[in-house]
Amino acid sequence: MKTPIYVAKPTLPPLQDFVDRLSTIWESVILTNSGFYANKLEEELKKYLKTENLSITDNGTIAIMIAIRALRLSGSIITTPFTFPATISAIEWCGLKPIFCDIDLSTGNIDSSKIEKLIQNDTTAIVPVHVFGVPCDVYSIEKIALKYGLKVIYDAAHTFGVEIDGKALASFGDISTMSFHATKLFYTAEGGAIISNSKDVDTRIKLLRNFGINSPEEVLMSGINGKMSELNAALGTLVLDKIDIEIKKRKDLFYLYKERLSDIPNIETPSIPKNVTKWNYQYFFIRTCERDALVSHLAEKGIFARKYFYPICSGYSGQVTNIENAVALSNVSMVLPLYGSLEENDVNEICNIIHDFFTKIRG
Ligand code: T4K
Repeated sequence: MKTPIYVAKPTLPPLQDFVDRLSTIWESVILTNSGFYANKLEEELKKYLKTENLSITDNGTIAIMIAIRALRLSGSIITTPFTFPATISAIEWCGLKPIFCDIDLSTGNIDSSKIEKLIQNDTTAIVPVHVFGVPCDVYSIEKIALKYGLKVIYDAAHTFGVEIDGKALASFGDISTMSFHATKLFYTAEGGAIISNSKDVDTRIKLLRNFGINSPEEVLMSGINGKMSELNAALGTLVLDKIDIEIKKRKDLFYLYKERLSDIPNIETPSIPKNVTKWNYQYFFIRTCERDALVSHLAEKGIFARKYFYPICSGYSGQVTNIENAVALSNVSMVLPLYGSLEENDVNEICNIIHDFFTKIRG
């Protein structure tokens, strides 16, 4: 086993393929602002993700901020504290107040049965996160949103290509946002996307990501710079070409991990929910009460698993009550290395180290 092994590693396309695309960019001298590769990537992603309205952005955090602006949200937003800090930062950077709803321990996602009683007079939206690719309870969330006139933005940073009941997960809610960071299954180094279920909202998103500029003569609103560069988009087109191969490799390693760790009673391995009809195998997430010691032990052996998500996101925003499940999960949840270029042998070695660790602590 070659160490260090990190939690994530982008499977890079052949360098020459990228150089070939760079040559085209060099010839055109168009480096950004809806160039050839940005448009190509947008069209290819629409097909792959089965959506009509998709806008690529320069990262997944800006994608959430633009989504908030596109839906003209104000006041407070009900969200989950068990997420990457970006979800909460985006809400706060838009000047809105996050209200933290506890999670369902079985999924790690927002507990839809606890949303209603948190709705306040100024609440305008719900921002759930499909944590580690596990879909939220989208049907219940839809009912609540309809009943109270709330908008729904799913932070779908972990659910590239996931489908439930034969439908794209991103087709639920008003908007889904994605991250194409280098550590993600589908990546453009830095990047993201916003998928919406309305042509009008998509038009507004496209204006917002380009300073609100409609034409050289017309600025329609106060926007921001949320555009993806041609270099990132060109990389993305190459990564997308091989995405199904990457998913297949991860799938095999995912089940190898599951099989090898199944006989350790101290570890809970991931289960794919029954209504998931397409899964992306982005993360191998486990739960164990020995999380902190295990992460340190693996690090001593050169394996850098991560305590996703720790610390809990509500901490720096002040709220610590009524989120007991989220706090509990944040103390036991971790992610093991998983990516296409990881070898079967590496996974076996990582599992051997985990077995030895638990044998020792059991005495
Ligand atoms: N919402 C959710 C639910 C998210 O999870 C995220 C991002 C966002 C929103 C925001 O999306 P972006 O604005 O980031 O597009 C990483 C990623 O930086 C972050 O994108 C991701 N979630 C989060 C779950 O993981 P860190 O701080 O753990 O990353 P880092 O740099 O420690 O990388 C982890 C390992 O990956 C490294 O030890 C080595 C490897 N790596 C990393 C990079 C950057 C590579 O092999 N190559 C690389 O280029 O946050």
